[in-house]
Amino acid sequence: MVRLAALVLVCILALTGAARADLQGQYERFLEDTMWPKARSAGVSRATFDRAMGQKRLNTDIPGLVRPGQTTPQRIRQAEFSAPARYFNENNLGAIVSQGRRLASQHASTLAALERRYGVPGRIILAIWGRESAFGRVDIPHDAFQVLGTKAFMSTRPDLFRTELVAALQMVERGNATPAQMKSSWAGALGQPQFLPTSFLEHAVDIDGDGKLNIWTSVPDTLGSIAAYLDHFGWVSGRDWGFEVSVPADISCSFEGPDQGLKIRDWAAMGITRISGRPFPAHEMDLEAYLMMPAGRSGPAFIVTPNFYVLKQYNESDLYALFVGHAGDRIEWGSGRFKAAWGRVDTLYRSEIAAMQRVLEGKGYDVGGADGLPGFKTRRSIGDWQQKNGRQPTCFPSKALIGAIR
Ligand SMILES: [Ca+2]
Repeated sequence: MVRLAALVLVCILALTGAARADLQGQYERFLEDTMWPKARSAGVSRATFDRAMGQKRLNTDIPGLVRPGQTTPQRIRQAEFSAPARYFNENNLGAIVSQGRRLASQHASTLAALERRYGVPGRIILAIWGRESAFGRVDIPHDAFQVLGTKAFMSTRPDLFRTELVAALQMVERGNATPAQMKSSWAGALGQPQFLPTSFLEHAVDIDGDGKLNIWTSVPDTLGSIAAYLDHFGWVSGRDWGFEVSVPADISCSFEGPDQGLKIRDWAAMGITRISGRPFPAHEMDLEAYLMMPAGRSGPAFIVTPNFYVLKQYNESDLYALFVGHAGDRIEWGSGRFKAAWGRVDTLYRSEIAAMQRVLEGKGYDVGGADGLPGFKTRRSIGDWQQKNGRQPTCFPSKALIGAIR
């Protein structure tokens, strides 16, 4: 009996091993048949391709992979949506602020020169640098070619990673980095600004003047590349990113979003005030701005400028843009934490939020895609639904609401 069980186990292991070998074989064929022709037509030599792809080993430890024949990665299906408050963990945020303040004086002349050239203030550049790589101190250990190759082969966005893999190969071909220097995050992001390879090719700049684009060990090149990136995506010189505000109860949270802009003067006329008690800056009054409530009525509210949406070009998340804008304010002015508290929100699975989004879509609401994340289109659709159904708008998902929206 024991011998039979052992035999069965050996068979299962052999099968698993065979499946893995099969996947590895498919990957090698994919690199040869799909990626090599793309690389060659982008000017990559065979020698560079072979050197960069190395042993051509798949890395199935990468989070969020999609096995052939699957559609949604297991980990996304089961992921919990984390409460916004957790994103602003003071241990992490406070460390970025205090180190950022020290580095602001250390790199003051570089940052001033970058602001003159790109119009992006030093506090914003520092906050992104801190958020992306802890000012260059974070360990970025993965082989970018293995990460990008695996994700080009088996991720939810294969086209994106195929393009990024070719761009990474072009970086080596052009002598920007050796394959050994090409370390990345699990997302394929490189160096201190955490640029994807296409961002490197388009936006990396040589600020220290050594003729190299060095986002790995050059602080001036790192800071300049972040500034050049934001400038490219339309950073408006002289405008802030936004202000924490009080929103009167009679103003619906469903007015949120970058497609519902008003002059700051008009928001103020509706009764929205800065929570600090200070007036909005005079030079902002006649310019367009937007209501932004990342936790709906259960947390701080903001009037944000177009620069907030430029920050989202770095990372498509309201919380990310808010984090770097807020950290920048605290680096520059030593201002404190948000005045309003983050309320308690229910722990929900992304799959539960996505199911609610699909119900809302079925009722004709635009939720910005059923991705399981409560972005502004989902938040304000919830608010609209609540209003139409005689409820007080909260503009944020909860267990009770998911049960009620049917
Ligand atoms: Ca340089």
